Amino acid sequence: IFSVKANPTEFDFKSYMLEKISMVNQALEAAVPVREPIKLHEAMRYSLLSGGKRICPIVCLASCHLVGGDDSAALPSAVALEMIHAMSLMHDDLPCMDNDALRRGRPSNHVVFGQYGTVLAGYALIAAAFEHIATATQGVAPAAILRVIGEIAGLIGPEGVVAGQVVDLQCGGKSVGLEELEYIHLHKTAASVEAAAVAGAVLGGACEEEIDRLRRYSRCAGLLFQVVDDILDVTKSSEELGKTAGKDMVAGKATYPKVVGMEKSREMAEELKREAEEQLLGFDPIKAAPFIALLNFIAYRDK
Ligand code: GRG
Repeated sequence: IFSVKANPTEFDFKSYMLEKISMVNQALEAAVPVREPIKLHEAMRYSLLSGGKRICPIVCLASCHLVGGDDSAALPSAVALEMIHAMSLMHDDLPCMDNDALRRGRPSNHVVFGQYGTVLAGYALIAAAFEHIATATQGVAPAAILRVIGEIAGLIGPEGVVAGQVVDLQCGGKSVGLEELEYIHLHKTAASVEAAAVAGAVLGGACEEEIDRLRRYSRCAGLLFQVVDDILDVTKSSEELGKTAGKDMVAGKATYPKVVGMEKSREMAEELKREAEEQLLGFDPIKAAPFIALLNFIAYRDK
């Protein structure tokens, strides 16, 4: 959505992502093996192992590395964050919420396993996520593990992702202002990225200032993701004029272009990217490269 496309960096983001995605996928596979009750574990694995960009796990691993920690310290939390992400998508697709029959190009979880199967597999994934952090994290002080559990629970719970989802559903179809829209996305989307960045930083032994910087970076990156998503929804729909309009346009969902217009939405995206980049000043630029590349990936993606 920005006019200048390339960022002159030597960093090979694609190889970096593929390497980390493979590491996370292997750990996810091992963390949720098929066991009794078989249908429950199959439902958990169906959504957990069905692709996805793995953005939260990668932010968690990169944050840990940025402040001097090893991947091994952050991997169990990275896995846990993806379990939580998977359950939130599974529940979001349910008929009582967004009512989506497709996810990542496949039938949604409830279409395959039924509604109670999805609800229970979602609960199982949240519990498994926290169990995994508590039992699989090694080489990290217990106080840091406790802080990570508290931070993640706080950011996904009634003042985090769940709050964002509730307000989003309450606003469904109504016209909302910029403040409400920002509340929804800061909670529903950015809070998970924030949890990932903070968890990784804490596990890597960061100081409070480093944690704060990564917190601010991830909030901006999460909002940027959403602003770009909304802009792409408009550009895709106009490209597809004559075909079917984008789902969100049909559903009358509040988006940045609808609330502030296209021009201002682009300005906001640029400002969020700039603010996120600013938080990285002072860190080792080589270790910070994945964070810059991630912003470019979010800003310049076309879907
Ligand atoms: C978290 C306890 C708890 C409950 C869940 C249903 C619900 C409450 C929240 C919905 C949250 C939701 C659907 C947020 C949207 C987040 C988002 C931007 C999803 C798309 O993420 P991508 O593009 O997806 O990273 P992939 O497929 O790449 O993993």
